[in-house]
Amino acid sequence: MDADRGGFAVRCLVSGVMCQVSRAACHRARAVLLVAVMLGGQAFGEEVAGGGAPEVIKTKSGVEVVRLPAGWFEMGSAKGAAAEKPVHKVWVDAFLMDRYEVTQELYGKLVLGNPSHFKGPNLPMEQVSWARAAVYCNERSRAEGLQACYDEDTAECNFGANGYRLPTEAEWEYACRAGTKGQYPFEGGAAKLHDYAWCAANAVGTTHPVAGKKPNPWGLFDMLGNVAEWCNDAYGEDYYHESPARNPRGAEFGDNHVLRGGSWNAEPDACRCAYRLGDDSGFQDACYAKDDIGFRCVRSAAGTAAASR
Ligand SMILES: [Ca+2]
Repeated sequence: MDADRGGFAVRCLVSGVMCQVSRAACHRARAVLLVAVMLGGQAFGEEVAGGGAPEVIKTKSGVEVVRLPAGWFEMGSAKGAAAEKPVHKVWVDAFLMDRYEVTQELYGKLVLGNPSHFKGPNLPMEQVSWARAAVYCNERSRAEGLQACYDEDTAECNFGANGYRLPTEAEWEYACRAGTKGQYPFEGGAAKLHDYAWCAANAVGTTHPVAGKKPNPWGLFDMLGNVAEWCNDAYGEDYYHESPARNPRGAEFGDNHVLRGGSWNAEPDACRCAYRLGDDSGFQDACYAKDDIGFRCVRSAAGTAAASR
């Protein structure tokens, strides 16, 4: 472990706030990734989502993950911003997703240094850049004897590896919706958001311990609110116009990565299933992300039935 390790040729200088990385390397990684997408796209059968709460599994490192079935869903919102349109059908393969945002306690077991503004073992990590989040994914993979997904020189994600990575944007929205089709994954709309999320109206200006609110129908906590969550995808405002139907993996190029779910300081509109935005990935400008940005991990469910129990 390395206290200053932000990963991917990220170099934190003395002040701990400036980083550098090769933009060309990032773009090369994206080009390689595109080839991987073209060669990939295999499905694990035409499983249909639904049929009760998915199975919760505790991993070797003691993290609760939820096994989400493969399935089709309608991604985006006809009522949202232009970047959320058009609504389009998307297939995602089965995957395992963290039941909670990554906490400071979990992060601290694997990666030295805690950049979070609001400190507490059960609080979600924040001020964590995309690059640092991906390094955590790699460290957790190694701790569980799994293959690291991220090339720490190029930021390329190997989707064929069996370890942890950040969710694709499609996986994140699929998990957030949990089989629902509305603006929020519960009855009552924005008026009921306070039951499920820490947002500007109830968070009192800070993050809160994970799982303090009700889970979504698939047993995932804090998908909306608390900290906004990094996705693996580069952010493309027009990406939905070109997104493939099966396992989309984001824009080919982009200096920002996708954030989802809204946060403790977000208005209800930013805490919708389909709301999307991009923010600086932390490669070039700053080691620390904002104090409302965190993450959770996923891994492919292929071949995990016996190994994860
Ligand atoms: Ca969240």
